Amino acid sequence: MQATLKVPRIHCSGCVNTVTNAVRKLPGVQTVEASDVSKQITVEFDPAKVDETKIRSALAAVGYPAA
Ligand SMILES: [Cu+2]
Repeated sequence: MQATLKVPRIHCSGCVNTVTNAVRKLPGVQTVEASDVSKQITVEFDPAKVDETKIRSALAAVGYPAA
């Protein structure tokens, strides 16, 4: 399953690293693509192990709440 979330606070490659690492740590997350140009994060994940709510929580926990 794939989800794309708008994360307005992503403004540079440092932010991209922060959000990518935070989401990649979640069990069940397969791939993470974040962009400081589109300010979006695209996550591929196993819906049996993780869901969009958990991904949003991980983003908020590092200071990058999804819109
Ligand atoms: Cu930044």
